[in-house]
Amino acid sequence: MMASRRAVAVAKFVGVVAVLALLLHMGLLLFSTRYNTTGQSLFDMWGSSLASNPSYGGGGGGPRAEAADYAPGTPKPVRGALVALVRNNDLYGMRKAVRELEDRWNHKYNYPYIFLNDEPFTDKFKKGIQDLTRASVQFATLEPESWGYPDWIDREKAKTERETATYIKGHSESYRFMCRFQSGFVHKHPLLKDLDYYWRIEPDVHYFCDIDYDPFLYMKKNGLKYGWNIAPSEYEPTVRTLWNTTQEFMRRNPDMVAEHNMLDWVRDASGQYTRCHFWSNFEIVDLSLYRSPQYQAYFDHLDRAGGFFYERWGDAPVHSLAVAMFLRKSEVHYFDDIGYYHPAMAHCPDGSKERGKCVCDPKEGWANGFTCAKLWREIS
Ligand SMILES: Nc1nc2c(ncn2[C@@H]2O[C@H](COP(=O)(O)OP(=O)(O)O)[C@@H](O)[C@H]2O)c(=O)[nH]1
Ligand SMILES: [Mg+2]
Repeated sequence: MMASRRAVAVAKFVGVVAVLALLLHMGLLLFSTRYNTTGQSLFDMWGSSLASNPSYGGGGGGPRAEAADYAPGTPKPVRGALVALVRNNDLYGMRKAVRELEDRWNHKYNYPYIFLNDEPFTDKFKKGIQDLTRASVQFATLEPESWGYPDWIDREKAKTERETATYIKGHSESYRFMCRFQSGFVHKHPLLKDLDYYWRIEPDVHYFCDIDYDPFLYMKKNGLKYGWNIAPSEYEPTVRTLWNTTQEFMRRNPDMVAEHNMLDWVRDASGQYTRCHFWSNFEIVDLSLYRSPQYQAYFDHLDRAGGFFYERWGDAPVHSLAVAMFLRKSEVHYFDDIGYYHPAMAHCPDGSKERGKCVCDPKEGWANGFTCAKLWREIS
């Protein structure tokens, strides 16, 4: 009796386990069909979300993107790339930034990365970055003429400025090389030759929001040439003569200044420099701007004047003054939907603390309230 009761109990137990296993198997099948991270079904889901994203214009004019357009290793709808000038010892900060950018955006879009350095990248750096992405990654050393002093610079005068400067990074020679490179040479690097747009990235930055569209394509479709996110006012001691030098350029080359320009953003009613600039550690740019004869002439004029070394002109005010002279406001875009932090300042879209796909506190994103961002909204 006892033995047959035990046999019935065992049979029941086996039956229940078998049914549970079957249910589990069916559940897993269903789950993997919907959420397979490599299979076709995910691309189907994503494709439909792209189609419903207003940024793509729902089939209106301009190029239309499909998820398949963004497979790793294939040409993208826009010839764009994420570009960083960086040092080997920035590896950890750069890995953090790339990890976030991948999670928030590029795991779907797979735009290539380009890393530039004044010294050869170590294998450790290359592997540390490559481990984080399926997108193509290229590394290169700078052309020697793009880093250092042009021969007309008085190095003693430059040294005196470094030794007496009291502003941030005032003592640094390499920081000045970096600013000059970003102002006049990054767009000429051979690895950028085939690009139409670049998105500048840096170590130790944060991206607070999912970015559910392709900003490169958005710029292309809307005829935008410069995209920015944070706009502070430059520290005066670093740009003591930049505005005068720029005005001199405009006097000499009046035909180069666009008829509908944005100069009202960089000069006030009395003609003084507002020092408003786009913080160029984040910028998405149609490189035809930097490759234009006007931009080249402007950079050459500044470089001759020597303020990269006799002061500490940053690439941010230089790029911004060029944008103000050469572009109209409708060609410039405030990416205020992209939550972003670079050490010292953050931009956090409204409402991000409670809802949506951003996680940041607008109260801590104090760049939101900057005078220059407000002034931007006011100018026509
Ligand atoms: N290869 C290289 N990259 C540099 C050098 N100095 C700065 N950078 C990079 O240039 C970018 C801007 O420099 P950073 O120190 O962040 O300046 P900040 O953003 O103005 O505070 C970062 O991506 C740095 O990694 C340098 O001497 N060599
Ligand atoms: Mg930085």
